[in-house]
Amino acid sequence: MTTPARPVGGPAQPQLRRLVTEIPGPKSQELLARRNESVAVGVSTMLPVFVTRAGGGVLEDVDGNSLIDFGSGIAVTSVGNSAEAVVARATGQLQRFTHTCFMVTPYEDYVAVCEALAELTPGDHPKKSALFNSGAEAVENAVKIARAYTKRQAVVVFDHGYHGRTNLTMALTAKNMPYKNGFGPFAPEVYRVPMAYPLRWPTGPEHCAEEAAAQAISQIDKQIGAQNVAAVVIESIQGEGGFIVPPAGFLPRIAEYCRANGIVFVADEIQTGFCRTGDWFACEHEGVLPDLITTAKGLAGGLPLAAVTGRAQIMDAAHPGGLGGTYGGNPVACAAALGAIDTMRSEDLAGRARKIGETMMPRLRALAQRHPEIAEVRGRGAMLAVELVEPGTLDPAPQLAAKAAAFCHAAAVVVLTCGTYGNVLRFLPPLVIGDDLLDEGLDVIDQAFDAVLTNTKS
Ligand code: PLZ
Repeated sequence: MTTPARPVGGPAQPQLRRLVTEIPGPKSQELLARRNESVAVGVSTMLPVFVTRAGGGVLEDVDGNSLIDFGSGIAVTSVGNSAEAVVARATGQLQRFTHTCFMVTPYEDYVAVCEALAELTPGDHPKKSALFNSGAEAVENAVKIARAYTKRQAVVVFDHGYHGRTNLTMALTAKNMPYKNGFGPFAPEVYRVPMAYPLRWPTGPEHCAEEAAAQAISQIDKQIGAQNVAAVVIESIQGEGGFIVPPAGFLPRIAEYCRANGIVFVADEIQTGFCRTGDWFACEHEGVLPDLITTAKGLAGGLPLAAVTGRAQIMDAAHPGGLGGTYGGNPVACAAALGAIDTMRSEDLAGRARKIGETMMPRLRALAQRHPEIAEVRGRGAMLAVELVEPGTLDPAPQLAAKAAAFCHAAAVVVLTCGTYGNVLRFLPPLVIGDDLLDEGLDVIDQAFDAVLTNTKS
C-alpha cells in the first residue's frame, strides 16, 4: 500500500491511502458547519474533507485520513502539491518582496516566465505574452487582443466548451447550469457552433471530424460572415464539457479556416496545457499552430497565474496600457511558475503523463468491457475519463457518475465528474504520483463500478 515519496512530490509525506474515520470525518464535519455559516452557497464544495497537507499523490485531512488524489485541484498540481522547486522559488521570492505591480515597477521573473512561454508553446515565430491571475482572465484578454488586432468583434466558440465564469467567459461557456443560470445578460457578439463529439455524432464517429468542421464553418460563413470574426476560441481537448477529444482532422481544419480568413485561432489550453496530455500542449498532438494560446492551472504549481501567449504582432496590437491588472503576473506566482516549469522539464513530466495514460487506459477499457454503462473511455495522457449512459442507449446516466464518485470518495480516492450531462467521471492525477498509488486508485475505481453498476456484459 505504500510508495516511497517521489523527490519532487513536496514535503516528505507518506504516500499512502489511509482511512481512519468515515469521509468526511468529525473534524471536517465541524469545519463544514462553520463553512456553511460563513461561505456563500454559490461556492460549492464537491468533497468536504478539509485538507491540512498534500504532496506527491495524496491529500491529508484534519481527521488524519490520507486520500489518493486523482483530481490535482482540477488539473493544477501537475508537479505535485508544494513541489520542491515551487516551494523553494516561491519562498525565496516571498522573503524578498511580495508585490510591486508589474505595471508600476517590474521584476525579472515576469519576463522569465514570458520567455519560457515563448520557448515552450508551439511554433518558432516571434512570440510575446501577458500574464494574469486566472484562466477566465486570460481568455477575456485573448479576446480583447484578437479584437484589437483584427478590428472585428465576433467570437466563435463550440458546443460543450468551457472558458470561465466572468461575464464575457460565461457567454463563451456553453453550459447553463451551474455556470450561467440567472446571471445574464451575457456579452454580445458570441456565437456557438457544433463541436466534434465522436460518441454523440449522429452519423457516427467516423464522419464526425469532417462533418462537424463543415457544419461549424458553414454556420460561421452563413450566420456571422468570416470577415466579422475576430477569434475562434477552442479547447484542444474539452475539459469541463466532458473530456471530449476532437477526432483527428477537426482542429487542423478549423485552424486552417481561421488562417485563410484572417481569424485569430485561440487554443484554450488552460486545462490541457503543461504536460497534462503527454505533450507540453495538447494542440501539438496534431501539429496545430495556434495564433494565441491561453494557459493557467498547471503553469504555476498551484499559485494563481495565467497567460496569453502568441504571435508578437497580434499580442502587440493592444495599445500601451490596454492590458494589465493590479496582480497580473504576481512575483510569487511567477517564481512558482519557474519552479514548476523546471520540474516539468527535469522530470520529463510529459513523458510521465504518457506513462500514466498507458497504465490507466487499459484498466479503464477492461472496466468498460465489463460494464455496458460505460459508453466510452477517452482522453490523452493523464487526462482520462469514462462517459456513463443507460445501457444500450446514449442516454446520459449522471446518477451513475455521481454514485461511482461517491464510492471513490468514501474509499479515500478523489475523483471528479464533468460533462454537459454530468455523466462523465474524469481522472487527473498529479503527474508525480507513484505507480503503486496509481494502481491502488484504479483498484478503488474498479470496486466502485462493480458496486454501483449491477449490469455486466457476458
Ligand atoms: N478554460 C479550458 O478548464 C477552468 C473550472 C472550475 P479559471 N476549469 C475549471 C469551476 O467550476 O469554476 C478553465 C478551463 C478552461 C478556462 C477555465 C477558467 O479558468 O482559472 O477557473 O478562471
